Amino acid sequence: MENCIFCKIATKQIPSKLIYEDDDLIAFHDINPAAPIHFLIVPKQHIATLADCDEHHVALLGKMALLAPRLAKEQGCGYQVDGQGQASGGFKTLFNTGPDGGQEVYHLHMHVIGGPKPWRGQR
Ligand code: DGP
Repeated sequence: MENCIFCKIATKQIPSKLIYEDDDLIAFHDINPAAPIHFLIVPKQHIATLADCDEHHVALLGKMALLAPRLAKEQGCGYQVDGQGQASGGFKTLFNTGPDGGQEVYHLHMHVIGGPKPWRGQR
């Protein structure tokens, strides 16, 4: 899609700090991180928002969701439970949708946000 910044990142017309790529998805560090670890998982296909997805996108959305904990672990904010049942680590996943959802870039993306507290937007 012409003039879409994430399409340009996906096609390497614009550089990014890439952390993952396959045939369907890319992941790269957010340029304006809200936390020590903040990256975006982005389909290569141009889809404007989550509200534009339908049943044809179930596999793609599932792939994005499953990639999040894998990359979070690689980036240092994986979720784990130890032998005593004590949970640690973890991350926030977020899709902003539309103006009232705070969406700035109209190319579907999942934010993955984590790292040592405190950080912006954390509850
Ligand atoms: P959203 O509000 O959900 O549309 O968030 C878009 C995010 O994309 C925002 O956190 C900043 C990030 N972003 C915007 N432009 C660029 C860019 O050119 N490179 C990178 N790495 N991130 C960008």
